[in-house]
Amino acid sequence: MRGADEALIVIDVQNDFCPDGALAVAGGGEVVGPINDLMEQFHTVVLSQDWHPKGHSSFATSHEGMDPFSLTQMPYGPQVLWPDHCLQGSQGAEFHADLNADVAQMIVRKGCNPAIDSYSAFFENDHVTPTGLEGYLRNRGIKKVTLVGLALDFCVNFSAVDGAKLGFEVTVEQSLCRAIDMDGSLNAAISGMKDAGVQLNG
Ligand code: VGL
Ligand code: ZN
Repeated sequence: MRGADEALIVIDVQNDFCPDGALAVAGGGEVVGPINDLMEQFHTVVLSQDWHPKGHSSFATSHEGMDPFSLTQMPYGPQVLWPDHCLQGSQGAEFHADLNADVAQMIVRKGCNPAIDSYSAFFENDHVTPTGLEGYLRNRGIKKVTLVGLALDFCVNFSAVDGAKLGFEVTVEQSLCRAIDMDGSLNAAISGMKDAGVQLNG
C-alpha cells in the first residue's frame, strides 16, 4: 500500500470519453483495467466526473455557427468548443461500466456552472473558482497525488498543473491516460506539466 499522505485521482473515466462516446478519446477504454489495479494500492481514491448542464457554454451547439473543436474567446480566456458531452444524469456522463468506482471515497463533479468550463479537478477554467478538492485533500493530510485518466492533454493536464501550483507533489502515470491530441495539444500539455514540476511516468 501507498502511504497515508498519498491519493490517487482518476480523471473523467466516463462513457463519453471512451470509444462510441460523444467526445471519444482514442483508446479511452484501455485504461480502465490498469486503473482498477492501481486503485487497490491507495487508501484515498478520488474520481472526477465531467458534469455539464444542457446548453453548457463549452458546447459548440451553444454558439451559433461554431463547429466542434474550434476555438472561441470567453471572458476568462480562450476556450475550445466541444461536441455536447457528459450531460448531467446521462448515460454518457456515467463512469465506464468496468471502472471500480465503488472504492472511491470522493467524487468531484465539475463543469456544472453553465458559463465556465472546468478542465481541472481543482479550479474552473477561470483559474480562481475552486471545486473544493484542494480542501478535501488537505483535510485528509494528503501531500502527494497520482493522476490518471482522460484526457491527458486537457483535464489530466490542467489538474496536474493546478495540483503542482497548490504545492502537492504530483505524478502523472502517462500509460494510464489517453489524449485527445488536437493542434499539438499533447506536446504543449507535456511541456507545460514538466515546467510546472509534475513528475511524468511511463
Ligand atoms: C475534457 C474536454 C471537455 C476532459 C472534458 O475530460 O479532458 N475534455 N471536457
Ligand atoms: Zn467537458
